[in-house]
Amino acid sequence: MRLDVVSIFPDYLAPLRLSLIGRAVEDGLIQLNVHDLRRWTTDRHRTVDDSPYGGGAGMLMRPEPWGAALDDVLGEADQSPGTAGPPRVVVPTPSGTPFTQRLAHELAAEPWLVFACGRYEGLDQRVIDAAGERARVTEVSLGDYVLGGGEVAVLAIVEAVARLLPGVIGNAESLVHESHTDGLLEGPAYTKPPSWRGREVPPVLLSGNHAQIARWRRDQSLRRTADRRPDLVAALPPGTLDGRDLEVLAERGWTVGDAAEGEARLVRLDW
Ligand code: 6GU
Repeated sequence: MRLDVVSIFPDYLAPLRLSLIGRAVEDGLIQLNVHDLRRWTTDRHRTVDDSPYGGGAGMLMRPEPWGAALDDVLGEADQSPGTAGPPRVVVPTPSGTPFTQRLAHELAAEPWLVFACGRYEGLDQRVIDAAGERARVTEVSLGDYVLGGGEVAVLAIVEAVARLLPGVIGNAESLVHESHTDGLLEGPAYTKPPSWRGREVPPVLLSGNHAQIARWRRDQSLRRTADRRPDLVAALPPGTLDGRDLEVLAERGWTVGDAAEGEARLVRLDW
């Protein structure tokens, strides 16, 4: 996979050379290019921002450097083997579509991603509209809070995507049961020693009974999801739940609602 990141703080992306992703870059699984947006400024002060038309607080990023940067980066299509077509362009912004594990999988299937990191109040909309005529552009948000710029979001998105690429994680099995792969949070986990400061590892995990362990983990997963993320429970298709699942969710006040209108779904009883 080829990754290009355009930012006015290229050093912010240095962590992509460390750890898991750093290894993948060294091994050639990921071709990483970090670009300084100011390379595409033409004035003496290397200006990238300006005040918004219509007034209001804050500064926006002017379109000219971005236009030139994206012309150059998208123009490299033919020179990159395996990336003949236009890349998928990702623009991190708090007003974007939520970044989820599903989107991480979708991005991991792309041969080439280009990240455009805004600072200040973001990019002039025309940059995004113009890029959308030459490439698939997705504005992505990490969550309902505001960061100072897209760089931290790119670190998070690239880490989530890169670990899904074949060969990046040693044990692909570890991707199967982690949080968000099946719409549930992962429950608690334990390692040695079996007793630590008077706290014991739940005995079922030491039992060697794999069916019982799997059931216990699923129970924990359901309870934790019900306690922390009722939105995820409400989104579970009831048809994917067995009798024991429904019993555990019932402990937390959830039941399968009246299917009179459309699909059956889980609802929480008021208490
Ligand atoms: Cl992707 N970017 C910025 N600047 N702020 C955010 C965000 C992204 N996601 C949440 N807040």
